[in-house]
Amino acid sequence: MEVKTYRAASMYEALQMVRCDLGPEAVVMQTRNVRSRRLLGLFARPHQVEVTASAGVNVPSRLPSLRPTVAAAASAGPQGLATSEGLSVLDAHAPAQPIDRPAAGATAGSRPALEGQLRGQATRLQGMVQDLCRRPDVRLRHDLPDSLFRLFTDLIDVDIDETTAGALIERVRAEAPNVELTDPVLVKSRIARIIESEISVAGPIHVMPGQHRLVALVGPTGVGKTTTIAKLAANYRLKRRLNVGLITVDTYRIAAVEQLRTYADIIDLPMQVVSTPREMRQAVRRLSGLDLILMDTAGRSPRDEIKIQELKAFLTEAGADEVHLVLSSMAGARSLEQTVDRFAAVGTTSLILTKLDEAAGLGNLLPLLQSDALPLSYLTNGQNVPDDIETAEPTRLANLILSGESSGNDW
Ligand SMILES: Nc1nc2c(ncn2[C@@H]2O[C@H](COP(=O)(O)OP(=O)(O)O)[C@@H](O)[C@H]2O)c(=O)[nH]1
Ligand SMILES: [Mg+2]
Repeated sequence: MEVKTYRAASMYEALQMVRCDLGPEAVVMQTRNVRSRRLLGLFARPHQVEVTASAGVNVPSRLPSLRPTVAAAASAGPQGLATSEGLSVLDAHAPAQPIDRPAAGATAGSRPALEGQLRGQATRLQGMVQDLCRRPDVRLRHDLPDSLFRLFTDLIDVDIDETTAGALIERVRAEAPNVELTDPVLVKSRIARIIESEISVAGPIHVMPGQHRLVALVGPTGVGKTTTIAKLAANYRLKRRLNVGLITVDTYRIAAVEQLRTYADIIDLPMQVVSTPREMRQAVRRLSGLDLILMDTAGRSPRDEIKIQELKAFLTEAGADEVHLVLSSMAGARSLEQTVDRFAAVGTTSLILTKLDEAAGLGNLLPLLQSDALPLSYLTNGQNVPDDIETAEPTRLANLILSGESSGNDW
């Protein structure tokens, strides 16, 4: 089986190269963005797309035949395999590495080390092929007309995974009249509308003067909970002139308390520090005359069941009206979905997505938004307090996702 790697400025160009070289039946095994460096890494070139593809992955039964070839190659030395097989195998999860490069730790020329290395690569290769056989969606879409194929690659370019991109294209193909399919602008706006319709939003926190509202922010560490609390507090206090107070239960790190206290001092807000669920009740009582209490919490690993339960005890004691789960848009699609699942135990009511400005593409958010797990309340796109926050809005978010830019201008 021949596995090849292609690099080009865009996904479309890279896949055209695959098509020309390997034919329309070729299968894409891996895509990734790469940034090439030159002159000791001083000048970075713009990012490129790297596609690993093969024309022969349909035949997993051929894999065992690798073994004798591997053994023959082993006796011929490291270069032997590369020339006899013409292989340039990539690990699905590791940086590009041709098969003829000795692995770290292997003694060059040592036969057991080389055999071990080749066996490992053959196993990984087998895993990749089995994975591909389970995923017919990653086929090169030779059935698509050129306009839709280009759109498909545009979607992959903005980090939408092949399954989701394929499903969006199929939906457009099924729903749009034929004449519309040849017009890329119309097709793109149809896709934008589909995505928009799948995003559910919660709207901003509804605060009425005199009506005490308690809102907690929870989530993993470093996602921007404290910064977002500061943005919300400043906006509600300084722009809406409401009475706002802060509670923090992030007493695990002294710096975390000080971080929030600094914001409280600047905005001139009362603040309570709480270290046990019992103290929580007193703190809430002390701030009960305010319109809005924003509660900051310690970052929790979604895998730490005990800490999640501890957090739940604090929130129950506080009687939180809303619990916003804060997630970084830099996280992978799977990790985002898992985090949403794990934090559901504390009674999350909505979702805040942070760091939109840092993400290279926002397509990773799509499965989460389509899953209908939680409605979105806010998006944040920078470190500036209080400016870099906005109420989540479906049209704008769909535009951001499809443009691949935090300004959302291109789509
Ligand atoms: N680029 C960017 N950085 C952010 C954003 N929100 C927060 N940060 C930064 O992320 C880091 C961690 O934020 P922090 O609020 O302390 O996270 P916490 O641990 O969840 O409370 C800080 O350096 C923040 O300035 C955002 O929307 N964009
Ligand atoms: Mg914090």
